[in-house]
Amino acid sequence: VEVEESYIMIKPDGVQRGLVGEIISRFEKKGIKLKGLKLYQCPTELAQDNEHYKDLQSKSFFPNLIDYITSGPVVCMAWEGVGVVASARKLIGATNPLNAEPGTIRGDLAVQTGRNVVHGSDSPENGNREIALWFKEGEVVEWTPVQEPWLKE
Ligand code: DAT
Ligand code: MG
Repeated sequence: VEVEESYIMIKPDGVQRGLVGEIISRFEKKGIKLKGLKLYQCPTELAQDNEHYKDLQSKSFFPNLIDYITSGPVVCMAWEGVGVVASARKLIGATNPLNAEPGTIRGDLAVQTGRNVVHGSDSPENGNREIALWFKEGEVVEWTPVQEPWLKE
């Protein structure tokens, strides 16, 4: 398994419900590296044309998804680590929070697919693609956490 990047986003319900600290904390404690972080109000046009949900444009729930994602600020994050894409999706849990295991973010903190509090990239390719989409030049920071030797042998 390789070092990968995942785009993780706390959706407007997570921000409005005061879950930002709780959600960031779960990734932080796992030992993966935070490389980008910002609060952002996504404009409707951007969400519609945005490549982010490109594969969902034909779905009946797409207009609702755009309304939801632009209904308030989101927290955009870039995380890096070995196998981070799959491990972040495990921490996040199933798309439908009713199917998400206890201990996962959606399993513990959400009840509906249309209000599932957090996004996580589904492949390393999409991780890179989404980070490039949501972050501008210079917003993603390369750095070395001091704890690294205590996480990797
Ligand atoms: P995930 O967010 O787990 O990667 P996805 O990429 O299939 O799931 O869908 C993106 C988002 O779109 C999902 O978090 C919530 C919304 N969505 C997906 N399927 C839906 C459905 N059947 N009804 C309503 N919203 C849906
Ligand atoms: Mg997805």
